[in-house]
Amino acid sequence: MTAPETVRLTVAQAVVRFLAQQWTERDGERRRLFAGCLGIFGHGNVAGVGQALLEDELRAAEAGEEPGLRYVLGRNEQAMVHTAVGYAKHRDRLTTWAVTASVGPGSTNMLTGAALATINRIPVLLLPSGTFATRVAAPVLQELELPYAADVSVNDAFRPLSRFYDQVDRPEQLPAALLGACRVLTDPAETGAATISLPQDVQAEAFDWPVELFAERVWHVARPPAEPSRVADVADALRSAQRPLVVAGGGVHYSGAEAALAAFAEATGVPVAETQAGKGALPHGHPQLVGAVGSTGTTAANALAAQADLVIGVGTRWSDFTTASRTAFARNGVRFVSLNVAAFDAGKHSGIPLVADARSGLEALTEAVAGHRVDDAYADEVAGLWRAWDAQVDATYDPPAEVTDALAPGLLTQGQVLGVVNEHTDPRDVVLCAAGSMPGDLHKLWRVRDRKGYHVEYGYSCMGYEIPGALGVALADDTRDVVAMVGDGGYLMMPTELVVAVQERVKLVVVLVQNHGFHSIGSLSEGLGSQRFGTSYEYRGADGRLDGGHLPVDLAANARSLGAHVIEVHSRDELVAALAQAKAAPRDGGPVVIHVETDPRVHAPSSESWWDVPVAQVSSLASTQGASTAYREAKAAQRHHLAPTLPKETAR
Ligand SMILES: Cc1ncc(C[n+]2csc(CCOP(=O)(O)OP(=O)(O)O)c2C)c(N)n1
Ligand SMILES: [Mg+2]
Repeated sequence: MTAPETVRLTVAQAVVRFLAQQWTERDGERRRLFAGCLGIFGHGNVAGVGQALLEDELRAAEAGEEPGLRYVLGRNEQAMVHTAVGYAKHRDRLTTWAVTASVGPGSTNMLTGAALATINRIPVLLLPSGTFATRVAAPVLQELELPYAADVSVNDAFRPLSRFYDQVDRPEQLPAALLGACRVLTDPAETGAATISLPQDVQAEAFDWPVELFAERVWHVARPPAEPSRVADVADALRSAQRPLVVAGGGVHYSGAEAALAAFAEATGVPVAETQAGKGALPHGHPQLVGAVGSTGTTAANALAAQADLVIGVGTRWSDFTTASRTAFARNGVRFVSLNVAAFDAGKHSGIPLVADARSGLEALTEAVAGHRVDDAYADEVAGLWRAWDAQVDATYDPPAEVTDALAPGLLTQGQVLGVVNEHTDPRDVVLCAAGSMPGDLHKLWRVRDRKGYHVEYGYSCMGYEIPGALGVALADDTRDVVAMVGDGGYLMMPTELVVAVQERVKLVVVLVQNHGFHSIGSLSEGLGSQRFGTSYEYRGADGRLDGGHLPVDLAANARSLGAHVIEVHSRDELVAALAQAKAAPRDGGPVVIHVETDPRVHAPSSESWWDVPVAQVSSLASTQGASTAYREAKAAQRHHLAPTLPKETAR
């Protein structure tokens, strides 16, 4: 008997060596699980993970190879997680990044990114550093020190935000932590943030590792098939439905199920509505596409939703924006089917759960309902509703003179900006957004022409995702341009990663929409009787309120100071010219920022829908009293969707 072969490395060196050997495989195609490691060093990781990345980079340079784990220096830890998410979302969750951060604030800065990844079901590997496992000189710099729980650290805050969490206090614990994290990252039903907390002393500790830990490892990304009996139940339900509607969610994209969805819709004539994450499941112009559904939906999809007798969700979490806070699917006796790889989501709305990969589930369903089609009257109604909505989009992209004449000089409407960007970018370009008034407008109005053409983070709707998320898309794909639509509020939260795009010579097109504050929350506030309080960026006025006029903030100069090429536009024609210039810029030329000012008084067409935001039940303000009454009335339309959906033969 010979002892197993070992190699002596630090914990951090072992982490880097292991991550470089991980691959994913789906449908026979292999990809790296980790494109690299984003990081910001401090005393918690500089001599641990930092030293290991240095060794890896130098070894690769000497050998004339790519590093096992390419290092990219970020500027803000939250933003680095967004970059990893943007990358992984664009790559259909098959490749992501590791993110290393120092002890304390460096690590807790990643918490928002962790929540965003987990909520959106996007894989990212987070490597926060921890304070000393030995605790010999406690408390150390940036240590939490809870008198009642000596083993709790700030990194425990990652637990509820991660789909996998482990802290490696001993080198022996590392293999299980790494394998557990990779299993979760590559499981389509479980994926999200995987977090391994690495105490600063443990990172530098040497250990004799079995060499097999570092063998190439391929993680199969499964396409679990649906149970045939369940498929038959759904086929029965569909055959007996008069007004079926599909709701396509992000799972359609992650599974690469767009063609299977199109085949199902074409064969059956069932109209397809889309969630934020699912938008682009069918391209604009597809005969069964009725666009966005829910609070930010099209009037076409929402009219169909209101009357639907069978709603078939595919890869959706059924968020409140999708269901219009459970008012969208209003028909008495409406039934649901939920095709989802995650049983958790498949069980929602008391529907028939079809637990399966979206592509394989749709293929099975198409086969099971072969020959069945919705009736012609329904198909005609669908087509008419869509034509009416699409004409509204035309009028929003290119508003009539009575709208444009009323604008102050130099200002555009937001609809004009979206229209110009849509019409003057390439079909394969990616539009990206996350928070503010633009995600809703994009959901309704954007005409998607490619399956990867629409990237809106709306699980967490995190202001500041836009620029780092776009950086992730640009790193993931140099065959198309990414256009980040960012409001002035979102920009101010996180312009930092423009500098990383400069450093990496990565082109991002950023359309910075200046409207001097929170147009979205301002409108919401007004609608809820709160009078736009505290939502506009203004001087404190003589009356002590924030109403003293616009601040002398120059975001164009700000972006220029960070190294971006900035173009300021004051008209529709100038915006067209700026986009042409941005499109012509080389893909290794760094960020191009187009600064445009809009008039927030012009709104996108209504979704004729609702979103549940509670209003004060008592108030001395007439505005709030009125809104409170309206809220109570609207809330009465809210459904529970608790009635069990039983297949015919088991129903009693
Ligand atoms: C990090 C974060 N903080 C607060 C919010 C709540 N919020 C949603 S939209 C918004 C305003 C966004 O302003 P801006 O980016 O200028 O877009 P606009 O609403 O003007 O279109 C706020 C504060 C959020 N989504 N994310
Ligand atoms: Mg704004």
